Amino acid sequence: MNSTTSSRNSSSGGSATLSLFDAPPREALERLGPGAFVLPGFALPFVDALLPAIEGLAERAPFRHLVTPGGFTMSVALTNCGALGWTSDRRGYRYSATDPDSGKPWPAMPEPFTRLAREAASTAGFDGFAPDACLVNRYAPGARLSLHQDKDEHDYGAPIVSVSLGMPAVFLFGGHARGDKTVRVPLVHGDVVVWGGEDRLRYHGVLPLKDEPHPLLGATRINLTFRKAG
Ligand code: MD3
Ligand code: FE
Repeated sequence: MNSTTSSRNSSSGGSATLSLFDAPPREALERLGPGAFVLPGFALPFVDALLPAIEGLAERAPFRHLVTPGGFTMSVALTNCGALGWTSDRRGYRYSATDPDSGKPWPAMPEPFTRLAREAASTAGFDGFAPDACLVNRYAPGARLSLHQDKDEHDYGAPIVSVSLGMPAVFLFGGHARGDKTVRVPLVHGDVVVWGGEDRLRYHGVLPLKDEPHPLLGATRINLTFRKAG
């Protein structure tokens, strides 16, 4: 990924510029940090496949409000698909191959999920992304995610791909210490964010959602986060 060449080179001739010509236009990729990229609207062509797949998942592994080790019930409801799913209870946070509520494996990752995650990662310069976990977060108005790091995965070399659907949200992008200043990043339906490299362990969170219903999803925001957890 070459940050200095993100505008299209329209000069004719010269095979030396072929790789520049292949780069997406500037507005298709906004850089938040050395390894963090917003891909505005990247998921829009996938939405018709994603929404019914999410409904199917939720029938087999219903959304639930997990309890943190500290005893707080999360305002965001969660389910998972893929070989591993993230879960939490009074004993701690962990990835598990089975849904603790049913004892069954998490639903398989639907094919359009895998394709979207792979294509988004590749667009941000992370080729060969093969997620084995997809956390599905569901937000209602007022739900929030306080500042945290994602540290339960084994391989910090793999990026995380995040897909926003439904109501808009304001994402907080912090630093490597909890007290570092945060940048607010508005995210809307269809936006994808890819986090990797030295940005992979930054603190991040989501401000309490406003009640701004979306035409397709009503008063709901869904966030898919794809990870290589195992
Ligand atoms: C930035 N979810 O589930 S993922 C989570 O909108 C989570 O539901 C958010 O944070 C949501 O853990 C957004 C975006 C994300 C994930 C990992 C990151 C942002 C990150 C790692 C480093 C920096
Ligand atoms: Fe997170």
